[in-house]
Amino acid sequence: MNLEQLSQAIEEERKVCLEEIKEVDNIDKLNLFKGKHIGKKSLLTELFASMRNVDANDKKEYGKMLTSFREEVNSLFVNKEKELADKKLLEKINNEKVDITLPPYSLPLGSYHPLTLITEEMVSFFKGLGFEVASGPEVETERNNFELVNIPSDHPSRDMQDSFVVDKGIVLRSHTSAVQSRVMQSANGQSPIKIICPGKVYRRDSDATHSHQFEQMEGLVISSDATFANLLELLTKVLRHLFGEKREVRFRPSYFPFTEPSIEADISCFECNGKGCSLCKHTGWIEILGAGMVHPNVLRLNGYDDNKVQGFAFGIGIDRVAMLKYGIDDIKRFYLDDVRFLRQFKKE
Ligand code: FA5
Repeated sequence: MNLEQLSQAIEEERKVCLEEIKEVDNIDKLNLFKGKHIGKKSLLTELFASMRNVDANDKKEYGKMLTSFREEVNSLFVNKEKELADKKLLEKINNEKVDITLPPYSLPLGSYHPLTLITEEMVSFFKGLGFEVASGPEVETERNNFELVNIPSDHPSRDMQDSFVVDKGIVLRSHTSAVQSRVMQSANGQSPIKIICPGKVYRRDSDATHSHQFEQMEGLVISSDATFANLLELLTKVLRHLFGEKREVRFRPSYFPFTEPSIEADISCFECNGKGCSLCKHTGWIEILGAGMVHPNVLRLNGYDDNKVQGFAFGIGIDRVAMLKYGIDDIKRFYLDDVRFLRQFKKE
């Protein structure tokens, strides 16, 4: 084939291509078009193959004409491909039109957990009295949980039957009193200290008022003049704030290794109104907190001179407060994740 014949062949093929591409309206037809006009069995491929028989002087021009035609056909293909993709996108957008007249979804809202509500109420009460909120880890060293708060190694709470032992010297903290030593250690012998610490604690306990996981709020005040009278006044205030004037409160002497003297406070049972029932173990009272004057050993162990400063501490059972306040008959209800129970509690 000479150059003129080639030019004619190209012109005819161009006409065919231009006609056929007009008819292409989907990707399958486009692929057929590509195979037919640029593929292995296309006229173009045949013409490229015939180049070996072309006169040496014409070879360059022959090649140029074919290459430029191949680019032409290729751009017919590429433009059509884009046109089809745009068309598809437009169709998709049109089908996805938002119907603004549809009624809105109503998303179900959760509610605060009763223990969160009580914790928030207590935190806000104590903040109002100038307390700061401290925190500590739930996986704690035996040193912080026991030794630095003067709990001797033969104390029953150090027994594996009572605490969850994680590793040698590591426990799930059995009370928030572990935070007392952390706070005192980081204060480096400075006073005053006036903190509360709400948080989860763990013990091997289980009945209607005892759970293996529960929450406490620790309080610690260290200063030159914090007295037992201040402690009683503060605890009376917080219990009146939480339970109102009607419910009876009693303080009785108790024992904790980290306080001396020590007391516990009970609230009259909401179930039997103090008459005695299975919930209060027929005593008429439910124990709610432990407290006392910080033991001099605890002050010394944590870097304080017990001749210069003194203090008081308390640990309130948050679950018990919630049980008494909301009249809950079994502590496990707080931990069963039953939404029928949980959604009854609303933030006031
Ligand atoms: C203590 O844990 C002391 N650390 C409290 C304390 C702090 C005393 C500072 C003095 C100074 P006790 O074991 O009594 O004390 O627990 C305190 C409160 O936690 C109890 O009054 C009770 O309300 C609650 N409590 C104790 N064990 C459980 C349990 N298993 N489930 C739910 N609440 C509990």
